[in-house]
Amino acid sequence: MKVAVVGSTGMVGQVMLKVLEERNFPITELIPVASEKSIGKKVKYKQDELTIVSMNDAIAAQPDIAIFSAGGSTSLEFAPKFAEAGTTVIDNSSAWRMDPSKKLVVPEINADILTKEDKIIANPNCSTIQLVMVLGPLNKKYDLKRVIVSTYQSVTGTGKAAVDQLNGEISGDESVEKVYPYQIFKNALPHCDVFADDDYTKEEIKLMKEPKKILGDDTFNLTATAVRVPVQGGHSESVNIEFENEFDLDEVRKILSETPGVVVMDNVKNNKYPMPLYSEGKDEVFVGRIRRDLSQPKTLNLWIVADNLRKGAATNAVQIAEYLVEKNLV
Ligand code: 11C
Repeated sequence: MKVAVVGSTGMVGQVMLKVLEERNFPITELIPVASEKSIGKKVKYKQDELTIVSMNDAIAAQPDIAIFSAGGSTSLEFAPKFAEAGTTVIDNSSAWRMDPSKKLVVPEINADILTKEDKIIANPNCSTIQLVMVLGPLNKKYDLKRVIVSTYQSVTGTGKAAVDQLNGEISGDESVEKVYPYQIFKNALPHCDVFADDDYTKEEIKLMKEPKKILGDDTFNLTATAVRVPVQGGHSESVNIEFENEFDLDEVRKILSETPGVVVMDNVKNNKYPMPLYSEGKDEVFVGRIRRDLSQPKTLNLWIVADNLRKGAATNAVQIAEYLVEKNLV
């Protein structure tokens, strides 16, 4: 496969290159693409130093697959141009996710909806991916009624400048650029992405809409509060799930532990529960603190953690590409 990675110098783009290499994705030619200022610079892929090319040069090269992680407006402008050239685009931005003509895919949950005709495929938001990896199998068995999710999101979700802000604040460097409206070190901001007209943030809106599309089910209710915390290794989520049907806790653990890509880490007697410190650099979604909500029947509490740059972004996109290759859809 000839593969273009658009946004190859960004945090997700860099992890994308690493994940493609680690998973030994069948690449005959890798074409790194980035913004004007990076054209001509080099990125590392396997043993090679590859030269970053412009968007137009990459389109002209007619790659089989282009994995985009370059922001919504770049995707809106260039994904259709790649698609017209015959390339299948896997887009990591929010540009196409809720477009009814585009598929929104988490491979373990709904890759079977993909066809050869899908030329722009949307990769969901990071906090959505780890959530649906757990909601999907439980919905099948017990039927979701209502979900309440509160997130604790890593600064890596904002990008490199946010990591620099946190590290600058830790080291007392006053000169560091502030990408958040407040200090993030020793703080928690109930504010991920920008506020929309209804007083929810865009991150919360993504969390409330995307899972229904991925699960192909809009019969349940979902509400979200997204919080940025001074953490780097991954996003955490406290999730309260009310089902239509009664569940058994051991069966819940069994269902989740048999779900590909999910690891149950739930032994509170030995202080075993998922944490960003352990999820960093890993592709799996970790779930723990699985317990009944004692305040009402048919309701479960649990805690989900995943590396937002991996399963929340790069790994999920590469898994989509793997599925396309495996099923001969590209
Ligand atoms: C965050 N979820 O942590 C975001 C980052 O829509 O793909 C990814 C934004 C997106 O702030």
